[in-house]
Amino acid sequence: MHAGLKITAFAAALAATFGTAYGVGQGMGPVVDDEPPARHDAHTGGGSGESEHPGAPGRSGHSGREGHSGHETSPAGGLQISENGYTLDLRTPRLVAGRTADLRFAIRGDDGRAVTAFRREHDKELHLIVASRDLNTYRHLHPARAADGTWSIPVSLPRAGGYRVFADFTPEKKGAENLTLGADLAVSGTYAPQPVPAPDTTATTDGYEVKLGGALRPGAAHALKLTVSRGGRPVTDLQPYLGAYGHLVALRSGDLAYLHVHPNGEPGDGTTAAGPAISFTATAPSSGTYRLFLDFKHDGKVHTAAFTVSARGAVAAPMDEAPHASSGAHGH
Ligand SMILES: [Cu+2]
Repeated sequence: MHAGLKITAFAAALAATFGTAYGVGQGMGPVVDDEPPARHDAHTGGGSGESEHPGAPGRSGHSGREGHSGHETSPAGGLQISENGYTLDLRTPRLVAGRTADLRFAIRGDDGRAVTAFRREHDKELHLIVASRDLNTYRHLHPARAADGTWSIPVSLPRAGGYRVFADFTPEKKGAENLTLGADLAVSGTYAPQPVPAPDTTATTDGYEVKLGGALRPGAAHALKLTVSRGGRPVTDLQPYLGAYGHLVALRSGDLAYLHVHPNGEPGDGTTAAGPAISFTATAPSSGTYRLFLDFKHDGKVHTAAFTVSARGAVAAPMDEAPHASSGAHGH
């Protein structure tokens, strides 16, 4: 059946591309592809034993693919409800628009039992994203886990329609990989389908203005810079939120493929400023329209700015390495 083949090919592409969403990118703006890129040295020696480079993996310059095969990539990107023996069991697959209700779920292993041991990543055992299919509504939540492995959190979704729930977690088990499992959620009410918001490089949220610089390109790592201001003044005292000054999630319009992008640099590393700019490196798995959601914390509150971006280019183009990714510092 075709689906299996497609998912495999897609997973391979994701494994090859999402792995580059790290590193330190000083370069901003559309980056020239033929600029000699730095190697991710920390990822070419030791670590993962796999090698997808039949040629010369250690050579500097272009390699055909970013062969980052570390455990931290999550190839499925939320497109599957079950992967690597783990299943997202969404106990509340239906909600009513505008009404607060507990969203409950469990992560089940192969034996059907709810998983109760998770590795903390970005300060949490599990990150829950809820997004409407039209990408107009987004929530980044941190539910509470009961001792029996049931997770729950009150949620209120403003509009009826189809939603996707993503659980981003790593089981506390030797060799377990970070996974993002996705499940459908139906929200009843009067359904008025909305278009995905038009592409824009400026977003406003709670009185903040966030500007998006850089580019999202299919199959190539590019820097994204988000700059936060309020009342025309740059915000230079962003607060660490889950171990970073910003968290960026990208969802692909059409199927809600999930990219968790990590910031370049961490609070307290001596080089990362507390704003106004937050820098990320990201790779789009394909051309298409993506919605980016940035969470940042200021004055004790978490704010979310959203952007629609268009990633264009040849999908099958050779994948260039992240420019300036000289430090192997990895966000995970
Ligand atoms: Cu989170």
